[in-house]
Amino acid sequence: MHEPSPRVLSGVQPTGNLHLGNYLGAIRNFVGLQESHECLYCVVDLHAITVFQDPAELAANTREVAAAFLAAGVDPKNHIVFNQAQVPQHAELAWVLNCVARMGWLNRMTQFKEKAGKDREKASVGLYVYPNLMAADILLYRATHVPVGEDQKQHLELARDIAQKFNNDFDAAGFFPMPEPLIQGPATRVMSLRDGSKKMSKSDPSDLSRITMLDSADEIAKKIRKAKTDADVLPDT
Ligand code: ATP
Ligand code: LTN
Repeated sequence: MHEPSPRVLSGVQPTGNLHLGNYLGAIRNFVGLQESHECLYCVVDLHAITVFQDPAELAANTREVAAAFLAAGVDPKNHIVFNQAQVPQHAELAWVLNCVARMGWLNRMTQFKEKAGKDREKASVGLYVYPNLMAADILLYRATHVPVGEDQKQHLELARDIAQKFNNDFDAAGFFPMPEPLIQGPATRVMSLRDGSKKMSKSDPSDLSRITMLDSADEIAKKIRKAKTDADVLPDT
């Protein structure tokens, strides 16, 4: 099969509180790639509902993420900005991929372990198969490059494994191209301001843990002043 044409796809969940990590780790990089690639940027509302979402808030947050894409410089005239639930083929392909991915592969996903917490029995089944839906987002468009933050590296590896197994099982070499993660820029993993061992996250209950894209200069200054720092004294030089 001939070389797949380069195509970028990435997604951001409409779960509110877009922060500096989302910007530096993902959205900023979306902008630069538009020069050289055909790009699709998706607001992944089906991913968001793996944990409970108030329907009205979900709709508002979906528009907010789309607005953030545009404000950051994503060009919807020459590229594609859309929300996942509007394209039923994401869920359809995800089902097929649920039948390709192995339980053992999903059991290794660290994000599921973190998000499900101690009471795994109470996590939604959707949260467990979430990485298969992400693989469907990418493979549906035969995307070749996927700009994401560091935390998504494992999910991208899974998407490659799924693509490879599908191609092998159905004797269809190259049917799905292997998607390449693009983990780039000065800050691929921005840490929480409250706990330096965790990444900055939308879902952290403390607003002081993150700098959001809508914070004022005063709010940012306050958060930085309150941020947890190293307990050791500063070195002289
Ligand atoms: P949640 O806390 O709800 O899981 P999130 O903050 O991880 O949300 P996502 O919508 O899951 O945000 O991620 C959107 C993009 O931002 C992804 O490419 C992800 O890798 C990136 N990203 C998220 N947090 C960080 C971070 N702290 N540093 C760098 N990139 C990040
Ligand atoms: N799982 C990702 C969001 C996401 C995504 C995608 C990223 C869903 N589908 C496809 C890249 C490509 C997250 O939680 N950050």
